[in-house]
Amino acid sequence: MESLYKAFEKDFYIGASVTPELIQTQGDFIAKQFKSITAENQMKFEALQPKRGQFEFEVADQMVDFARTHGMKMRGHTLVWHQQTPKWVFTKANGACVGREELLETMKTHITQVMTHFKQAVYCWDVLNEAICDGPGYLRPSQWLKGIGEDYIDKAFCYAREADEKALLFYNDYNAVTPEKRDKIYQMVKGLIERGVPIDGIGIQGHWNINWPSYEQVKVAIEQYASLGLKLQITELDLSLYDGEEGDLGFKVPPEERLEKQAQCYERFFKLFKAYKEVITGVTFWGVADDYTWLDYFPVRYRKNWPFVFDQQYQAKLAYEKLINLSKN
Ligand code: HAH
Repeated sequence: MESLYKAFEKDFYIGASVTPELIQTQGDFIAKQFKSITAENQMKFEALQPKRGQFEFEVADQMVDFARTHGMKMRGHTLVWHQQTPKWVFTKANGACVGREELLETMKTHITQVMTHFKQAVYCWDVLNEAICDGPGYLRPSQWLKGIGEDYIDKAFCYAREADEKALLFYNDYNAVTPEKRDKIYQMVKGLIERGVPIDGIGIQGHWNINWPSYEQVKVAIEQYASLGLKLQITELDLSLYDGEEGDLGFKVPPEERLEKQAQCYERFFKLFKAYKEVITGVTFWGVADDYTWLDYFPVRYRKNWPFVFDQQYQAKLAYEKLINLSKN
């Protein structure tokens, strides 16, 4: 099987999120097919600093070693997020909320320690993940926002630049191509730029499905974000076989018709990504192959999904064939 990343080498880095188990069992496959990896969970706050001041880098270091050994790039995910962040960050032992100054200090220490540790190993960081509301409202009312105030975002990026002046600093979010949220993300990032806050790019997560979003929606979003003069990456691509509203339909194998639709979607989106290769620097899948995906548990627990271009046996799907053909045009 031809290498997917080599097929798109002239366009952007093709990446995948991985786990230590996947590296262990599928390392050769991953190194052959992808130019970049992201740790699915192992660089999140709760993984790196489960207790105050107690940093645990061992597992993430092994993932970095794997990337280095195989000449792969490593994306860092993620420094500041409302999820997978330990309770101690926001709450004191007596149950009281941590105050602004202490929370800022915690944030600064975490960003500084982590980015310093991974300097040169991680070329690009999701500094801030998912800070914008899906529905009405602007900034997500996270404990970071409540504890620090709106400037927590500026601070996060400034601390990040101070810690590692070379790493690319990204804002990363899902639903980033839906018009309402897209405009809010655009405004937020525009504000950062106007205030001189250091930011290099926007990560469009890309948790999409075979009916959504439209080609046009993705295109408009890419153009709008690119108009800010930043780099873009698709950071967490997977194309669910289910529409958002569908429950568990009990499929034992993926229906042929849905796989065809999925392949068409992959083809169309990659055609679009190629057309914007000057601004899109990376396209990362949120997993490797259909044997394991977070979508087997979200948003419906134990509903099997098949969102990637490699099947459960690590064989090429129709989507892979279409991408390889597309890369040759
Ligand atoms: C992402 N959230 C996270 O960035 C990633 O760290 C995690 O492993 C999986 C998905 C996506 C998300 C969503 O699509 C809908 C609601 C909440 C979060």
